Amino acid sequence: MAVDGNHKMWGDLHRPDLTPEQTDFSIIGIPFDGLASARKGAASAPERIRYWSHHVTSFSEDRTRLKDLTVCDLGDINITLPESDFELVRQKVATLPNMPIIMGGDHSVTIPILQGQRLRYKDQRLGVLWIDAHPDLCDFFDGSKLSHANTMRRALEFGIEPHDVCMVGLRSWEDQEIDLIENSGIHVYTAADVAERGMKNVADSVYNILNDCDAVHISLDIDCLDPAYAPGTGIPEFGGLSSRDVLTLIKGTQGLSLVGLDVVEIAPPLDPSESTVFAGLKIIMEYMAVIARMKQSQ
Ligand SMILES: [Mn+2]
Repeated sequence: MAVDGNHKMWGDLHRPDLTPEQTDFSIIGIPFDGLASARKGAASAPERIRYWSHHVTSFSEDRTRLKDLTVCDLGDINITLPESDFELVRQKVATLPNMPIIMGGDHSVTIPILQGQRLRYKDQRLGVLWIDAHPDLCDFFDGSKLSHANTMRRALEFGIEPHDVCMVGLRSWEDQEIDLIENSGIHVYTAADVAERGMKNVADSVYNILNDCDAVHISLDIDCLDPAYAPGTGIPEFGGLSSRDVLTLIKGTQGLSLVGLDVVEIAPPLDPSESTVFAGLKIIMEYMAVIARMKQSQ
């Protein structure tokens, strides 16, 4: 890959000389979109996000210095057969010595990510902040139990408790999801709720719920954003969150026991402007800033 940016990878935070044991974050790409039901394209997201990471600086938008953080970019995990290859992701996440930041891929890749986190934090209360237009609670979709519409259903089956899940940005439903949404105890904040209450209010509510957890993983599907902000995704849903809403929510997680992030469903071929890629990159860098501020205040 030709590199013509002003910075080294990840805004100069990448340290190819260091191991995961010696760094704050392991960044992993999973260039797989074989289980996206509509338009594909998310497989090229890791390459495009990495490419543009040479152009970001080591400051967050509020000028938090990221320079004291270090990144070990572990490259990609390639998936050919999800039924067997998802195990590679599960094992990697379960055994990492530092914090994973993972780039999809379609949202199916979060199935083994959450399984890995469940293994890593076993016997602890693992919460999930799910930021998405869709709950992805289908049992069976497109002939598969591992599709990108099944992710949270599978997560509930392997031991993530519904009352430790907060879903923000929802605005589209399948019939087979309604019972869990209405009766399981999952905390739901629709995109319309956010518009009505304001994201600061919603973020405070999410914080108070997930603050009871020993470990909190954030899974962000870029289709949480309104297509005006992120058109490059398989299933754009009108009426979504604004860029500012998402940044307010990420910032509002500061203080929680954060243990990882995945950003999925960015489909670069569907957005020639690459604004959707830049959105994902910004979200990753602002998540790192949350961790930086937590380290500085320790
Ligand atoms: Mn999703």
